[in-house]
Amino acid sequence: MEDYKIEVRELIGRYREKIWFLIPGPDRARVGKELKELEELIMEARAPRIAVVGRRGAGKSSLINAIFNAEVAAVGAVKSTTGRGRWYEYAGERGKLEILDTRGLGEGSAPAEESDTASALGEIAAAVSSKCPDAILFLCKAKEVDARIDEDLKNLGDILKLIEKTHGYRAPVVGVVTQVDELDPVEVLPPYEDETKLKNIEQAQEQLREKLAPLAGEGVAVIPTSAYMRFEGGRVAADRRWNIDALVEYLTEKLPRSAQLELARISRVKSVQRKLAQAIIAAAVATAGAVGAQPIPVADLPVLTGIQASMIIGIGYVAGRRLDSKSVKEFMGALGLNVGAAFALREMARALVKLFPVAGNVISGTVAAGGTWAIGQAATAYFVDERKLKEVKKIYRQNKKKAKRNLPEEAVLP
Ligand SMILES: Nc1nc2c(ncn2[C@@H]2O[C@H](COP(=O)(O)OP(=O)(O)OP(=O)(O)O)[C@@H](O)[C@H]2O)c(=O)[nH]1
Ligand SMILES: [Mg+2]
Repeated sequence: MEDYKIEVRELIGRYREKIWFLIPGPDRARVGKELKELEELIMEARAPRIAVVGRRGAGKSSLINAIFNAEVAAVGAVKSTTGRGRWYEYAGERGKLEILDTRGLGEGSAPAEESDTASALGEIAAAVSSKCPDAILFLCKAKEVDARIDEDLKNLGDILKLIEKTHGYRAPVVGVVTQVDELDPVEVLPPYEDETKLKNIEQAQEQLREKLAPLAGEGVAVIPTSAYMRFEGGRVAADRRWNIDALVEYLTEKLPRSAQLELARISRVKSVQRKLAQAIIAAAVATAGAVGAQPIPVADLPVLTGIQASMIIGIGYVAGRRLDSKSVKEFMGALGLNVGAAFALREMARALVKLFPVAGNVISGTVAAGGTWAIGQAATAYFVDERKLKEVKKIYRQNKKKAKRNLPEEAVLP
């Protein structure tokens, strides 16, 4: 298990016990549910499994590289390079994707990589039944959207049926028009502002959408992209990517929660990272609010700190960082939060609660929630948006004020 997960399990596990001990029976279930959501988001994070369907040379491998912003997949200029129907693990420095590269079926020469000779669909069937894809990308070259792609569509239909039969899962399909840089006028470089270029892109997009709709539903989205990159000795020598961020953003929404985090992390798409950070914050806020809604003495403090620390670790992870308790403490300390005291209070609080069950200061649920929310926003500004600490402190103060203003009741903080 990754370090950050151990850290979060420690934190939440420790506090779960404590929360159990502090919170009366009927409310336990509710708090438990909020806590579970937070855990699910962070603890159950796993690599997304994506099936990529497309003809030979459609740009499957290039698209994978474009998402990683690194050369993780072999790109072939002339020969078919990717063997059929196996799950490949593509790993970058920030994480991995599991890709079922279903190389174009029914094509001429055998791929340069070793491939079993059994029927291509049979291989894909085996791969699909061993692991259920979270989503399917259907790729088509911009210049081939009006070509006969019936066979490719039929294959897609077969794969969809197979997944449904084996796993009872209707895999979402996302259409991708690849290599739009090849559309006229080709000399125009991204970001595309040229009217003719945009019109041609839109036309290709609509054509593919019409072809996909009968299989994947009228609501199927088609995203036009350019993925061309050239690497030299591990460095990016040319980058003609366009709209990859939009694809990642849309794809993330189609993935199960547990697979979203990893894609956000790998792709470094800030808008996606921000969204996920907000989801983590929402879960933490709900948990903190539920905990704070109990008239608990000072014991609230360490429990809340634990929830908030987990939230910060989660946000850091989305942004590509691996934080431990120490770095979280440093961050909270920088915001002016007295974390050391809170951690030390833990033992004392336990003893106090036993002696005086309703004594001491009480933190209301809304204050606990508001404070957690403000810390979450600060963590997002710092780790995701890479704002300077000075700015982050300001953001934190402003948000804390804002949270307070919106609160129905003011409460006494210890
Ligand atoms: N101009 C342009 N060329 C691209 C783009 N994407 C891929 N290519 C080129 O198209 C060729 C095939 O790309 P690959 O990524 O290897 O295609 P593939 O679908 O993985 O091919 P197979 O594994 O052989 O089925 C390579 O020469 C790429 O450089 C793009 O967006 N624009
Ligand atoms: Mg390939």
